[in-house]
Amino acid sequence: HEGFLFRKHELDGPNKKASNRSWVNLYCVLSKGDLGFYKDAKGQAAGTTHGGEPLLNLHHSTSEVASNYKKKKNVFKLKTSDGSEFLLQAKDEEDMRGWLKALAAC
Ligand code: I3P
Repeated sequence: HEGFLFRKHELDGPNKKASNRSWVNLYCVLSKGDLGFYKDAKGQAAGTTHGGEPLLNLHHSTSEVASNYKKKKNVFKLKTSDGSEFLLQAKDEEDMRGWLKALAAC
């Protein structure tokens, strides 16, 4: 599963607010239990992640519609086992459901 999502990093660890909190549009690729964030598909092909970030391991992660977040539509929340939290905005409801399904299956 892959495609562009807007991403906001909320928590950097348990109760630790992320320092860079702005929304960025990133090419997201879910593969083999990892989520990679890239500038675009070229970045993915080259294996160069956004900001040189390591792939996000999704083992024991949870994702759900971010119903408390009212500023944007089609936003879901991804929490990883290390306590990081991301808000991710899909382009529409169908796109969001597709991501939630893919994330739940990994
Ligand atoms: C952040 C940016 C985000 C905003 C965040 C700001 O500032 O405006 O859009 O989140 O607010 O810190 P910057 O771009 O200067 O890093 P929202 O869009 O959710 O309001 P926050 O720190 O209250 O999360």
